[in-house]
Amino acid sequence: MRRRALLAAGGAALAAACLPRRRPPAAGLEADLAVYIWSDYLAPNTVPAFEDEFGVRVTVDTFESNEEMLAKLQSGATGYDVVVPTAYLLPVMVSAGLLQPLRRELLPNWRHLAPLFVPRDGPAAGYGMPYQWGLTGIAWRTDLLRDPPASWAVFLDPAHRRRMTQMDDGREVLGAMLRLRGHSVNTTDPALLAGARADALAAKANLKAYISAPVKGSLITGDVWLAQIWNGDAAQARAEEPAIAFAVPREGSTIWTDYMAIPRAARHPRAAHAFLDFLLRPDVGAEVSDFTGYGSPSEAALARQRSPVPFPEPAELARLEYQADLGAATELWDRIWTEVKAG
Ligand code: N2P
Repeated sequence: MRRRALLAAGGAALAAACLPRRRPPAAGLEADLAVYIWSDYLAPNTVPAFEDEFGVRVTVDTFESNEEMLAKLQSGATGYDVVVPTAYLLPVMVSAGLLQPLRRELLPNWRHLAPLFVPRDGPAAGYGMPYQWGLTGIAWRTDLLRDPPASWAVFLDPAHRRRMTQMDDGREVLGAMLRLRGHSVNTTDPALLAGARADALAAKANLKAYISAPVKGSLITGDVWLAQIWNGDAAQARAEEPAIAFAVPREGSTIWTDYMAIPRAARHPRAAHAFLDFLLRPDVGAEVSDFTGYGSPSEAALARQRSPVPFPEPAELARLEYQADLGAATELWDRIWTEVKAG
């Protein structure tokens, strides 16, 4: 990508003279690869290193929520070779015919994965490569707030009005409000969801915005004092501003794993497999997780990390929930989230 920007700026002749020539794609691989991934979810060196070694030109588009990614694929976007759904969405995408099975013979580095993260049965088995796992909680500025936010109820307190944000993500916002009242983030009970809707609307009056990972910049400048956010993005922000802390509220929260998958319509499936296998290399996986601040599902990568994220202890795990596919209740959740955003 860096090279293409130079090309545009400097003119093709100059670039051809000064820059190393891109090698032809490695045997059997297509020359291009289009990756559709969460923002800040690869290390800065990951794509350039893959491009150099494999002779494949990579474009990276980013999304901020599963729903944004799914809507794009469902609206017929066929240009992507790699996408990164969270576990709960994987079976939905498989049933909708949006993904192709992974060819394990093209993924020799799969062996480094911890068995805990590999779906063994169910519709998703064989379609997703575990990539990163994480937690949802609250990041805050320890220098601007006197008390650490111990509960999701902080969003209902007008004390920090307009200095707080929640994620632009219905599963996470309604999920937090459900946990606050002691309910599951996967409930399909309309009465409990009506309660979460009311709480979310009450919290909305105190929020500056619904914004997910990109809130990092506002936490760093201090425009936002407190944000619902994932642990890795909070760690990235903390790397820039050490006064930022992160914790899971006492009522508990979500734990999730994101998977790399290959769309059925992918035009560059061999390059996609090569990219996935590259990410499974222990040194590459370690570099990715050291940058993202998220947990690696690879035992070998974890062992090589400078700052590994340990998997939660059983006591911590007891108050964390994996998001599940909501089935027929997805429509109700979507409707409530649309109403909250419009409200
Ligand atoms: C990365 C966001 C993490 C993905 N910026 C949450 N599933």
